[in-house]
Amino acid sequence: MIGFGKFFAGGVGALAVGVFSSCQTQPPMQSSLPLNRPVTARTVGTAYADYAFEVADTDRNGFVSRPEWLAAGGAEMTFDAIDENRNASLTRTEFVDAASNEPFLLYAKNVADINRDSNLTPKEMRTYGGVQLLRYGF
Ligand SMILES: [Ca+2]
Ligand SMILES: [Ca+2]
Repeated sequence: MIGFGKFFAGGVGALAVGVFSSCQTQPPMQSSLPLNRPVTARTVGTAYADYAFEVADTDRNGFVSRPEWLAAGGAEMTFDAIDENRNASLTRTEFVDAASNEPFLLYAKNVADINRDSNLTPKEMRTYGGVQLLRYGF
């Protein structure tokens, strides 16, 4: 298992609220999402990447291998979905990319946005909901 105490390191950065919502024209995503503010679209990728690395990158080499991912409770299917370049290793960029699609955004909001403020922080990832996100099939 993973030491949950160290999860608190490094979460503060993502508190910088996404100013992403300032898209000039109405993006199609806005109308299809039941969100009051689309700031989560900006914060979810980073939060997910931070969380995933804290949980899974146990040898701290900056990559999440398949054994590391599975040991952290991640699903095999999710690993394959995140590993965009199919090199059996997950990078921070791949995590951010994977967490930037609409289904993930919605799912993350529903299971991990505990205080319902539409901001998803790494701290909120460090919950039962966060664990579910490791298993989420994209
Ligand atoms: Ca690693
Ligand atoms: Ca990869």
